[in-house]
Amino acid sequence: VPAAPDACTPQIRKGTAWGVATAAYQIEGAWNVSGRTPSVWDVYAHIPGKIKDGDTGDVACDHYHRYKEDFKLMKEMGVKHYRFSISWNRVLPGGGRGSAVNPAGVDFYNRLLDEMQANGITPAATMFHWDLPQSLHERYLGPLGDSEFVEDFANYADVLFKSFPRIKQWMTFNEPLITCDASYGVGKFAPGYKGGIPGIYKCAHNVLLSHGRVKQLSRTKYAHLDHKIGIALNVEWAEPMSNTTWDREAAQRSVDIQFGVYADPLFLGRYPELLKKKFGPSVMKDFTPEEADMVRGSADFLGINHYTSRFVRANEQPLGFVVSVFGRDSQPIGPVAQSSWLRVVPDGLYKITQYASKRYGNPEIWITENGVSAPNEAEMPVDHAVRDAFRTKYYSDYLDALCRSKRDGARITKYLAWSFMDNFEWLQGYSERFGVVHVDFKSGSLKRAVKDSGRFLSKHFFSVGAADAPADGAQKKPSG
Ligand code: GBH
Repeated sequence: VPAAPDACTPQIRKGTAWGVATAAYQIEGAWNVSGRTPSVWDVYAHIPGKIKDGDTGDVACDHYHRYKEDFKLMKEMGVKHYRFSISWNRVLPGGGRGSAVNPAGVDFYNRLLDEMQANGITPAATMFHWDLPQSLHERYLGPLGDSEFVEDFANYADVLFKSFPRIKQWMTFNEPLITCDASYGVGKFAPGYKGGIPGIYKCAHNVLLSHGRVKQLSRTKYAHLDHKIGIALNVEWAEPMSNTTWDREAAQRSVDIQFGVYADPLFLGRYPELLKKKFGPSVMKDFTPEEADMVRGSADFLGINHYTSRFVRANEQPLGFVVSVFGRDSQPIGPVAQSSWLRVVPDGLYKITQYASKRYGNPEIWITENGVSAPNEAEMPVDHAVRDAFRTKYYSDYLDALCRSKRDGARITKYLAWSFMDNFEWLQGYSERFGVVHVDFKSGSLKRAVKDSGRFLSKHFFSVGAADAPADGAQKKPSG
């Protein structure tokens, strides 16, 4: 196992809770078991031609049946912090308000929580990691843009708060940019809805209102539970192609469009000026003063999913920019992973956390996802795949950048590696692996095997000692 990254001294590692992340549809399987209804991803994955090799999440890692083994392995690796997501349609198969809670679904997550508790693991749950109940999609057509969505999401959150008082740390949405853009804008992800630009921003608006509503619910009806409520936003760092004002402004626009659209309203109470200028008031609806009050300050921490960076330069269009992996010298910004969109650029993590700390007044930051798919790993036999030097180096270099950012003042209180184990990688099916634990999909045994990257994280981060786990994250016994 390589040494700890230079900047990650014991002192710097302290005060950050290190752990791993997953999402329901990507690991659970048991898609039609015990009252669970289909989500948009179940339906989409069953349409021939949508997912590479015809893969689906029907079985995935079969975590639904193997969770005991998985938490035992986490414990062996020293993992004390785990981010997972809840399947909306498992807990509330009818999706919307007035529909019945599914006792078997609640029971499943309670069994997970029991097992986490028994193994000393603190849960942090995502309410919505892209798996919208299909019934809601059919009811609204483009539901995230429909104001009814806000009511249904608040109702779902209410069910979760009531059902799982043991969960103190919540993320409302995972990567709403992807939901609003890939799922409901260009329609490349499930459910394949093409709402165009107006659809994207209606969706973003409703995501923000829903998040605000959930925070409001938490601090009123559920004040006694003392939640932490955050959100997980994805952002690629934008490196100006040159040091000219044009390119620097273009890079800022790229960050605004991915990240500012959500983070600015949450921390500053308004959309970035750029977006208003670019799309006009009919697309970029302003918040009413009441809505702005509800949204501003509604995130107790800023969750960032960060994987990669891009060069950005200005183009001839007003407010335009062009994104590229190649710089002015035609050199790529970093080595490519197995995933074609993912270039290894460790310093991007330093830059985005410094940027967010400064722009938003030094908020508590969680890195809610960070990880990589290693080239050719999917084709390798198990004993070869677990020797993942590429991923180990990725983590070592990105964590070095993270530790430097902490040293320079960023308040990064949690870091979650994506992912605990190889899983259903959306459109790519099982052909791209992000786990620090290998899962044998090839033979179908689904056997777990810790990779070298998992050992590296385990040695230097996961098991750095109970003192490093913040006391406020500790799980308490259910009160009944
Ligand atoms: C995360 O998204 C997700 O939260 C997680 O579920 C996923 O497993 C993980 O990344 C690894 O991919 O199809 O070429 O147009 C990260 C942001 C957004 C990056 C969608 C890939 C699609 C690229 N992702 N994007 S492409």
